[in-house]
Amino acid sequence: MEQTFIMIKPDGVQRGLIGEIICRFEKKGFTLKGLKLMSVERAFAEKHYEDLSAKPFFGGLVEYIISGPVVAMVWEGKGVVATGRKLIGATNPLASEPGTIRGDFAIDIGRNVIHGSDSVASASKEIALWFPDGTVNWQSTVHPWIYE
Ligand code: DAT
Ligand code: MG
Repeated sequence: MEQTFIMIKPDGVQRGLIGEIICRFEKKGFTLKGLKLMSVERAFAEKHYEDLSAKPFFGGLVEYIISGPVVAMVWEGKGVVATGRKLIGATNPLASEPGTIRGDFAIDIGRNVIHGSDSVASASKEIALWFPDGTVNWQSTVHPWIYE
């Protein structure tokens, strides 16, 4: 089954949005396979965002990610990468639809509350980076009520 990496950024943690965000992924029917609250070092944040290292906002982005604890998660389900991105909303919160996490809870692009993998390939890279010891192998008993 497909998995994605989701991270609640420091602003989401500080603003008390952890429960709300987890709730949206849970209610959709996705399954939580990994979860940890952690602070990351600069080098780790740079590694996570290495594809953006040439961008002018890279320095500020890294400062933001290391500015406080984040919640790292692995969510599993059919189409979870693309649908997770839909739940999250557009990168710029002012362009995100209401009903999405960024659309409902954020304004500035540099304080957009949450990260989600953009492809199955980057999800597996990010899960390996953030969960080097693996995730939890379990299946929800409601699985047959969500999938036919
Ligand atoms: P996303 O997080 O939607 O996958 P991304 O991978 O292109 O977006 O960029 C990673 C983060 O970098 C994004 O969540 C916010 C920040 N960012 C992206 N584009 C930016 C820009 N033009 N100015 C400032 N920050 C930006
Ligand atoms: Mg991205």
